[in-house]
Amino acid sequence: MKILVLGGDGFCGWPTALHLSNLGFDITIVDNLSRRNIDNELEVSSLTPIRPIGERLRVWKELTGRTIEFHRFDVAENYHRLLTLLCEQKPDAVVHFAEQRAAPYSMKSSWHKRYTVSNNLNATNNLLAAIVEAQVDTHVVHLGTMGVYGYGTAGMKIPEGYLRIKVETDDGQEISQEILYPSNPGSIYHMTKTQDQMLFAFYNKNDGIRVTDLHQGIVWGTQTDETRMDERLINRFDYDGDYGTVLNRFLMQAAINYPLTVHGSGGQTRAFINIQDTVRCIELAIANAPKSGERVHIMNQMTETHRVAELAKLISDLTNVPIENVPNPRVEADVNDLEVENSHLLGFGLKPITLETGLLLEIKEIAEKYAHYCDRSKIPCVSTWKKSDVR
Ligand code: NAD
Ligand code: USQ
Repeated sequence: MKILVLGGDGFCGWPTALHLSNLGFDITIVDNLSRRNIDNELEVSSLTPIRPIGERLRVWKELTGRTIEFHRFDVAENYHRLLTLLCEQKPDAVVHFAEQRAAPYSMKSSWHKRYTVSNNLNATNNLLAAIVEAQVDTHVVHLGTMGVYGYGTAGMKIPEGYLRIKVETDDGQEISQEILYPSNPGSIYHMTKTQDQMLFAFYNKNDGIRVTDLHQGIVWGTQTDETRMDERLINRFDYDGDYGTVLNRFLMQAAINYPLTVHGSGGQTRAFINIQDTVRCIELAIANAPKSGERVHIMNQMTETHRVAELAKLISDLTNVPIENVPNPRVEADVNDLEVENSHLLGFGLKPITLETGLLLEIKEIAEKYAHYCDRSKIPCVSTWKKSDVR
């Protein structure tokens, strides 16, 4: 089975490419290395010492004998390179990670908003248009986000993509329909993922493209079975105020005794998943592709929900590092409940790694080991959602 991994040098893409290669799939990575360039722009680097992509791929070949092909180009701009690759390879599946994924980065300035919209929407549209033009029956597996739903419950579990509604017709009859769950994005980045959903629905209806959209929660952890095989394969670990996500930030902050930066009251509830489960979910999504003619499959790729304040307390109790409630730079509800349906991936055989079992390992294996690479000045979240906010 041939698989293209778009964005295969990134935090989720790299371990996914290795996992799928280890399973015997024929993997080609496409990446324009924009994420590494953004590190230069922000003057930060991964806490873990990630190696250049060429070295990563040489080490993988040396250890396993498996070759992963690499093409460096911009999926949002270099349409004909993408089209040519699809025509040549006729991949069975494309896993699409190639988007700008940080909400704070997307809100930094008008340039960052425009870059995020143009990069993310053009990458997705180019992929879908190229599949049509190449006339290939390729299954698209896209990494979406739980943030497309907003983070409310409406008194029920958030369903997997579609909401059953009842409407009254003009002649008084009640009919039942399923619609895409109403979107409610909280940042420009999250907004691009709601637009991706419409692109998938359209190309699925018009051209019959088979799509699985994985609405993923916040990924925590760093290593997977494959990236642990050699330090030169190590995965990236973002901790800075733009790209670091909350749980990994707290783990690193604990390792350097930096007070845990809870935004506002910390009553925000979010969905989480470990990186090892991410790669397994993608394997499961590929194995359970939609059949021809089926609508877009949407699955909630998360395994547990937690309040930010609860996470801070859990880590503080484990490590004795204090908690600091800082002003929230975002526009978001200070408190929310969140219940999520995730039976599809569990039904396919996912066995979740929970915070309870994985947290201590993560602190020892990564946060403490590489703590000396941390630049403390890069920890505060300085990107504000409203530019009138002076903080
Ligand atoms: P990342 O930034 O580490 O990786 C994205 C990769 O895509 C990078 O290597 C980047 O260079 C590449 N890329 C971006 N735009 C490109 C383009 N136009 N052409 C070619 N390559 C391009 O991000 P990640 O954390 O690995 O996230 C991957 C996907 O998963 C994103 O779409 C993100 O929205 C989604 N996701 C991530 C998380 C998380 O917590 N990390 C949670 C939910 C969903
Ligand atoms: N937060 C803190 N302190 C911090 C950092 C964050 O309290 O030091 C809070 C934020 O205000 C927010 C919550 O933690 O309420 C989550 O923030 P985050 O940065 O961990 O996650 P988010 O911005 O939502 O984005 C991340 C990924 C994104 C993915 C999304 C999944 O960067 O790619 O789509 O998680 S989800 O949150 O389910 O939408």
